[in-house]
Amino acid sequence: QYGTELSFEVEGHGDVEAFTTRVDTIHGATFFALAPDHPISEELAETDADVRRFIEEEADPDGDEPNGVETGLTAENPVTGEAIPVYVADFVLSEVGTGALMAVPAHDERDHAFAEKKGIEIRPVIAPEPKAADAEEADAEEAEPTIPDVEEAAFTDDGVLVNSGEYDGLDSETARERLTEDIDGASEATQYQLRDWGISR
Ligand code: WMP
Repeated sequence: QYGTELSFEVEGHGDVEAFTTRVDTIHGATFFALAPDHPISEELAETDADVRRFIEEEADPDGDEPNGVETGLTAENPVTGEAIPVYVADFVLSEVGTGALMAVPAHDERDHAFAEKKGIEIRPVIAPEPKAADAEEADAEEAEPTIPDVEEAAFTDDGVLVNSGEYDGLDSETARERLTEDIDGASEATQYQLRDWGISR
């Protein structure tokens, strides 16, 4: 299935590639996560006892709930410029994509569960398409999209972008095409062609 490969600059570690099938949600990426056996995770474990303990004792990819540890590092969101926290987390699998992901708790269930547990911001950036009926009721212009309540559960459908700056109002599919073109170095990819570790120094 087609997705987008893009990179986030992780302080002290250069550009780190991530794979996403929902680049339309990038304005809601509030953390970045590395697989426990990602080279950066292993490098951090050499000097950070918390990371080492998590990798050696707690990480459980088969567990029913996601676990992780803060690295104290930040990654720069290439679209918003925000510095978002980097975690080592056991729901990030090293055999998928690049072993690193941009996490969007408002729109991905695993990210949502992790964010709830760690108190990370859950920021909605996709709203359901306003139904035609709403548009008729409202006067001629498009009905305003209703931002979904994502506190309890992620909203995972495609929709229309909100809280997304210049991309507001675009539908998810158009936004994915537009963002893949606009983000420097981003490219279309499938999740199986990115086996390498995606760290470009
Ligand atoms: C995904 C597809 C359609 C509708 C909703 C979704 C959400 O689960 C979703 C997924 C992602 C919303 C927002 C995002 C931001 O990036 B995601 O795209 O998380 C990445 C991702 C891929 C592809 O998921 P899919 O095969 O279910 O479409 O999964 C996440 N990912 C990337 N590398 C990963 C990884 N998950 C685990 N380990 C990795 N190494």
